[in-house]
Amino acid sequence: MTRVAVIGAGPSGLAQLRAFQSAAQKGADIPEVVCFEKQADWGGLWNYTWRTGLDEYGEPVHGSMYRYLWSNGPKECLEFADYSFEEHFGKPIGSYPPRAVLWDYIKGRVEKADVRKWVRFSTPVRMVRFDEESKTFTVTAHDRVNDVMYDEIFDYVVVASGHFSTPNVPYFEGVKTFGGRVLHAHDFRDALEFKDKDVLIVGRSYSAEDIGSQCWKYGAKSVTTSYRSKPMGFKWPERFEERPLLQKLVNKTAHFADGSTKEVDALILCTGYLHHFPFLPDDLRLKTANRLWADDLYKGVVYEPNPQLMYIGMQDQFYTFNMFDAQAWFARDVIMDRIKLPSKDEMKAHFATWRAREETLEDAEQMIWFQGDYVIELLEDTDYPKFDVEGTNQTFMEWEHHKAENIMGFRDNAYKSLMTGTMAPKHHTPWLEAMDDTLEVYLKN
Ligand code: FAD
Ligand code: NA7
Repeated sequence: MTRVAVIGAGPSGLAQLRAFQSAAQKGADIPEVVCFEKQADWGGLWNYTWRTGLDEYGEPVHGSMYRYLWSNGPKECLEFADYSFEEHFGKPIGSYPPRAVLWDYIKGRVEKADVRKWVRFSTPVRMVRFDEESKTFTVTAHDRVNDVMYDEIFDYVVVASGHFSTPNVPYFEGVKTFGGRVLHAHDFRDALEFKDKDVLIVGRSYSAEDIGSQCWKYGAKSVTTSYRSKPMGFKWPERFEERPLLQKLVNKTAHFADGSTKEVDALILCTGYLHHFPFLPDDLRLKTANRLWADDLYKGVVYEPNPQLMYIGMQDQFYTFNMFDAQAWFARDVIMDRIKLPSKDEMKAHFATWRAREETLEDAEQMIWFQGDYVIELLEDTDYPKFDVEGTNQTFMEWEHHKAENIMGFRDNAYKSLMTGTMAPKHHTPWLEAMDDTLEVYLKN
């Protein structure tokens, strides 16, 4: 029997499990699927942990999410095409749910599919090796509960271990003797820690925007973000400003590229993440920057140097859950021989066309249409339920406009589901006033 190893039970790995289970449900003979998950529960980043640094077994903590995190884009853009929010919650809900609500939704689909039995929890994969003669992989895993390491043989490996977990940490002069707290966004957990503090953030992307907004919301004295390329350019409220790049720190004084200075109590590096696969040898390891068309992947999924190896969710992301689904259904159909891969040259030519277009993209709107077109292409090849991708792009456009209008209030908007056609209700409390992010409070009518 064909054996498939899935590494990671976050949204990408769970999409892979659901893809196989849905084929089985329709009567197909499916391979044996084993999912290795380092954490004790599923959901990936959405499974919040209070830990930072190392976990209870001495493994690097995977989690980068923090308390009070609300979806940074409309839930309508990530909705599963085979499991709507309405099906899960039994009623329409607001458009920007907090983390706990999205985690509940992710879990609901795979609980219904009954695939938990395929997952080996608290079991990090240590190494994967490919044998050219037998054309099989040997996966070395570590069962941390029983503290036993073992090898198993697989025909295919799907890497779904995420790429927003290993921090990219640049050096700034004077940081060694800075008189305040220094951390990367990966270790940020609770904005209340920064109440009444002057906070300095480096970066201009999602983490900088959201962690900055959170710190402001939960009472920071001031928030200063510092950019390398260009400002975020939102209409920030009082006590929130953008400055050019941090040059050095002298005690608690930050010096910026425009010659200005500011006294700060804490430095939060929102400087992104590294694709990091310590369990993969050179011949199998994806090496790519965080970009919309990642290196070496045919259709963004199949590892060109070894097409028995697949990667899910390795792109920079506007689209998330339903794109992971489209990828996982594609990977499944390659594995089940429903999709025949073209020759290496054809794969390379296909790659080059998408890469060339990716390199012309100038702004977020073009990037969204690019990723949407990619999803459309994937959907053509499989039986994942078709959904209105162009409508989803339009919802992303509205989201962009709402952010430009009011960065501290964009989450008060509501959008129509592209899966059910239902209009989301406006949430009962404006985001800026909603301090409690629990599922119970969010779902209250
Ligand atoms: P992950 O969620 O990272 O899951 C990977 C899984 O692999 C984890 O469970 C991990 O434990 C496991 N794993 C890793 N290494 C191993 C190993 N060696 N062996 C076994 N298991 C392993 N997306 C949105 O759509 N909306 C948002 O609002 C949003 N907010 C975000 C906020 C933050 C702070 C971050 C960091 C990301 C956010 N994202 C958001 C994007 C996020 O990448 C996706 O939503 C999604 O979690 C990606 O799923 P994944 O399965 O690819 O990766
Ligand atoms: P991103 O989106 O990869 O952004 C990383 C940011 O860090 C980006 O603004 C970079 O600046 C900045 N950066 C990186 N290196 C440096 C150095 N050396 N100096 C200054 N600035 C630097 O990561 P995020 O954490 O924001 O978002 C990741 C995911 O989390 C995302 O999908 C969200 O959904 C949540 P640049 O823009 O290149 O000038």
